[in-house]
Amino acid sequence: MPVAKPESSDSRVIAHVDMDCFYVQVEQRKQPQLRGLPTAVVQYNEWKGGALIAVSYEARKFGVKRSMRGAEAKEVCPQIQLVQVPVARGKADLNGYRSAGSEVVSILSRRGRCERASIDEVYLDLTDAAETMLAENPPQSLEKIDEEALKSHILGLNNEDGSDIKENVRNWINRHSADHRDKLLACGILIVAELRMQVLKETEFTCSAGIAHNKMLAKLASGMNKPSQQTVVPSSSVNGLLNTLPIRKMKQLGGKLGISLQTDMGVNTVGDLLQFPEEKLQERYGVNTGTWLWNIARGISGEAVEGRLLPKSHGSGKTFTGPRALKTVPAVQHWLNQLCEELSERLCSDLDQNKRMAHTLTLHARAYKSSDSDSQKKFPSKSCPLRYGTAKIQEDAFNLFQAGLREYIGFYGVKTQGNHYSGWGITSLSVSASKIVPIPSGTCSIAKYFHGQSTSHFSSMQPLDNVNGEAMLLLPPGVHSGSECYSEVNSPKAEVDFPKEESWTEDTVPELDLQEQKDLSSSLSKTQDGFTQDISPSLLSACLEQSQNKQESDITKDEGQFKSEYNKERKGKRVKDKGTPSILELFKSYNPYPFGSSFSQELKKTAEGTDARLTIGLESKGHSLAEQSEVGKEKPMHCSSSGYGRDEGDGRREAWSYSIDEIDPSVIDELPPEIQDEIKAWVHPHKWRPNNTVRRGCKISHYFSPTKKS
Ligand code: DCP
Repeated sequence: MPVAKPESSDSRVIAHVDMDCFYVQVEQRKQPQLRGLPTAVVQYNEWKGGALIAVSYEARKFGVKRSMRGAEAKEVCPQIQLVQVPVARGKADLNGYRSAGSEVVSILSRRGRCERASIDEVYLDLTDAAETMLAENPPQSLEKIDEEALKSHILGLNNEDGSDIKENVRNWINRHSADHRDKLLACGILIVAELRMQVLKETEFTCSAGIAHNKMLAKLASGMNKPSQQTVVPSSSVNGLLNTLPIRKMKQLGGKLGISLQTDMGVNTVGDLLQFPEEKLQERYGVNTGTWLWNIARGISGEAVEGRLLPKSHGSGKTFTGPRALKTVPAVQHWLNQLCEELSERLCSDLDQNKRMAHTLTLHARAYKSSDSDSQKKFPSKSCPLRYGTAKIQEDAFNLFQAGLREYIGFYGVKTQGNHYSGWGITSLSVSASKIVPIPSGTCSIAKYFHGQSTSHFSSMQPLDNVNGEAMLLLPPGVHSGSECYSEVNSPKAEVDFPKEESWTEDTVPELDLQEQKDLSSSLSKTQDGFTQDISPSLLSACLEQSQNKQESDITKDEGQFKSEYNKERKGKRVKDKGTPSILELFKSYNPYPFGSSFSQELKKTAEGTDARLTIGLESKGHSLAEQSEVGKEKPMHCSSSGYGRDEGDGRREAWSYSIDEIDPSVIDELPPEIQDEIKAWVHPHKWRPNNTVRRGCKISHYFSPTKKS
């Protein structure tokens, strides 16, 4: 079967921008006295000083690494400043980092199509901006080239001893004899340098960038020179770059496929792949994977930069390792309530700020059975249509959990209700909201929309074990209900243990006319006597219908239902304020704590003791030589289900060893994609991806020693 091959003579200008030690920078901005000091952000469990999740470059010079605990870091760097990650609802609260990332995105997106790839990474397609610059204001015509641009690392540029490196870069940028592609890259150098300076000026954050003709190469380059630098890959340097790149260091080739290439084909570097014809690779690995291998050997990647600034899904999760595993239904319900509350808050702000709504709620869990005859059996992920309102999300998530648990333990196997131990344990819980789309316009009013959402899906959905299959039938009116919309989640293949890879999507809702918002608000105020006065104009504006008359009649018709929903929710929450609440209050109902005080004490203890840290396999970027050689050793990763016990028992955590159960799912979906991939590879080691699409590149510092820097 022929596979479309991307153009090899690619003239795009793509940048990959990656924030430097991101969480540390966010904390240092909050506490400027920490600037320039060796600093690390630690998870909130204080055992042995907490696990490090971000390390400043000053601290890295002392040998401090992510995956150490605070106490270990203090040993190698006694003056290190440890800052605890913010905590909310007994788990890491990443909101501050998310919004800091958004600040950066809003600046970077000014010059071209922008794809937010993770909490601190962005791809930019700067082709149009570069073409325009080349046509109207080429580098040669500039009086002065910015210092930041002159500090660029251009791969393949011969910086002989004693030569003025900045002068070499200036000459490269100004070359009259350069081909069109290099001239475009030269423009890209200037544009990216300018953007990075703008980010620094407006946010106080530094970032590093890679500039190349495609995403894969740009990503490879961005980690080569950190912090606060940029690296360029002219097409003439691609072969040199890939020739020495160990095959297993390619992100997608770290697993079984990489091993097979090494052992079966004798391929040790990406360049070694060049000797094989495409047909041979296809014969051995299948059509798509074969073509993909043929392409990456030549630095070819057709992956486009997608215009995505907002997440495609939201998730909230927590791990409960070792003795912290949840062993009773009420304990699970308690934590589900916390997770759902967080999810609901994020959904509400997405609705308020971006006029988008999610349509699918999914529950993922990891579990074990104490008398396990079937230890391989996974806790099934379950999904259903998402209803807005904290209490509804909590109720639905709990029902999904119960459906999953029944399936997991066998219907008649174990008692699932009550507070006593039932022979199973939950080691990880997460809820996610997906299928996020802009509020449909021109079909219904917002009140009608929520009217449609107000009935319980579960009442008409028996048995619960079939919720996935039923989901499509239960879409609220006015929502795009194409089956393709839900097929991904409903498909048995979509079995996932964590919220899906972070994905961001473009806000396509047009700006709204202020006068229209005001008109609609006042028409509502007239009819609803106070209740609607505080309806967020920005939210309402997203629901404006094309015909004003129709809007008013819809809203009036639905107001009774809407108001009664609202009152019900407020009653449940025992809201004390008597003012006029915003519409968002409607969604934030609270499910009163369902258990007694002794249980609450127990949970409090659990919450305090639970370490939701996330430790990741390989250190990524910008390491010292010593660190890099350690990376080179690639100690095997441990995927133990008793990581907690091992940690405490041993009294020390071995660097580079990991336990799946210690990974906090709430953190995963916002990590750089290659880290997510690593995690997924541990969780589903058998599921190495047959790469029929070119996925994001890997961190270059794994395999580029400092001597290779240009
Ligand atoms: N992160 C985390 N747990 C991990 C890895 C990362 O919570 N195991 C968070 C903290 C990081 C952020 O994600 O600051 C971005 O991760 P990066 O891998 O991009 O690393 P940094 O930005 O910290 O450093 P670098 O400058 O090496 O990119």
